Amino acid sequence: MSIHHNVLLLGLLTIACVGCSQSPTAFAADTPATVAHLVPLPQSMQPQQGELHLSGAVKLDVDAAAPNARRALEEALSGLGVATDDSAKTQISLQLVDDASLGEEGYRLVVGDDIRLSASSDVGLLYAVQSLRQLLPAQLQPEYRLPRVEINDVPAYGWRGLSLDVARSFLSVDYLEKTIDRMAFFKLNRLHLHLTDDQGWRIEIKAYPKLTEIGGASAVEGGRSGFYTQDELKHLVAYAQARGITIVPEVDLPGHTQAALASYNELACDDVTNLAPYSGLEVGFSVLCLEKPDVVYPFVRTVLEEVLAIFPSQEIHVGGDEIKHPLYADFVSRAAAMVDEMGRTAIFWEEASVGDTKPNVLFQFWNDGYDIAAAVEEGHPLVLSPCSYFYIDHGNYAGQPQTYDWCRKEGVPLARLYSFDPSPFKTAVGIEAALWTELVHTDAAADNRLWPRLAAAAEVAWSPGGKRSYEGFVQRMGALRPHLDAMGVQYHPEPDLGWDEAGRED
Ligand code: TNX
Repeated sequence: MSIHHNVLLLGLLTIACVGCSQSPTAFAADTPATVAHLVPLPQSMQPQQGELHLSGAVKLDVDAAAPNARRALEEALSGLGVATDDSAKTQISLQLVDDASLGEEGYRLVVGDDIRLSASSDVGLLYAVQSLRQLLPAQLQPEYRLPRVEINDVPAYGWRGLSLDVARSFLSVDYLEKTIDRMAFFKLNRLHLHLTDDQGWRIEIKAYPKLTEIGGASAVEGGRSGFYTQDELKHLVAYAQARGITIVPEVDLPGHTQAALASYNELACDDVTNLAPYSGLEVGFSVLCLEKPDVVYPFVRTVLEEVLAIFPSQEIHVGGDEIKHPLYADFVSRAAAMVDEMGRTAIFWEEASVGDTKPNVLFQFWNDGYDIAAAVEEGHPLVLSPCSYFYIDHGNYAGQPQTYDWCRKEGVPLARLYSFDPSPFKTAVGIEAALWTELVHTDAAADNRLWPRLAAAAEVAWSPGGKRSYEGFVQRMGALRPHLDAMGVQYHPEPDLGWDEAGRED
């Protein structure tokens, strides 16, 4: 066949495959020698000679203390039609080992004549399983060929997160579960839910039912309203925990509280004006009446008590952004002390560094130019979300419709996000990409903003800075497209990854 015909055939396959879940190359019966394409890039990976061929069934040998890793492995195998059978020739073992060098989240994965996964915790084994899933194809095949390899892997940062705004526009439990599954695939481990804002209050608080009756019924214009019951949130917490993810709840106080003020007018100073539900795009106009501490602080305490009873996360986000008020610093100190008394640790947006808080209180850095040096000096841990890298409500490309560009005119393309270097921030515990939803009103739009950029965020947080490169990421991530397809992700067809073939809408 001439080159011309080949190109034509490839073109036809491409067209035939639009909307289906495999790239054209996956049709080739005789694929070239397998290569390990892993995102995030492991700390060390030694390819060995040859391949391991898997077909039919495998024998499982799993440490009883690793139920989550076992479930993830069994799900992955059954999705590929691989049965488990004690008489099978190839064994997959998941062993807990006492090896301090692996830390809480590290793991070792060896593909030789058998497949051996080891770690010092269930979560470490869970990450080993995620790496194994990436070594395997995404789709059912008669036989699987795995590259022989030895991987030793530990994350650079312990906080690898996504901040998701479910307040401006609501996202369903079902969508959050899907997002958790996809995050787990890339070894992300924090899902920060921005549960309250001016446009909506999304968490049931039993002592204040109007918060969801009234505050849950509004949304940003064009967006979705709704709220989560406490039972739904407890379910989500468990779902995430089983996948190695901690849900960090945020109740944004004392500003960004119009939904609360509209629900309980006594929380406002002014009982005459501006107490209606809000659906606009402004920020920084609402505040709890800090001049009425006898009203406001019992409210804050009760809300926090109910929040803590749902979410076991050590860190509890109390917001604190975009508010100018003479009593603001006092609020921060009091709220942080309250969380501390309850046995947890407060995290606030960066502005709260003006408060008087214990040095273990975390700040989330979001304005690239914000002077956070004094807080670092005091030892406050930072979660890094500088908007010009991590605000993925900004475009995948300059001028993308329905995206913001207030922080960076050119948007936040994949390469930009990838180029972030956390190392100058001495007290950084990790990073978080942030998806605000003023302009994101559907699951498809959320997927488009999240993927593939969230995979790049995962690599920035997990992989050693000196070893990763955008070129390498592009190759490895490009190869994982069938996995995203198999998970039903409606990702942005990123040209850098070669995903921008005709026929896909943005
Ligand atoms: C800033 S980041 C905000 C949010 C907006 C976002 C839009 C932060 C702490 N506050 O309230 O949704 O910009 O990009």
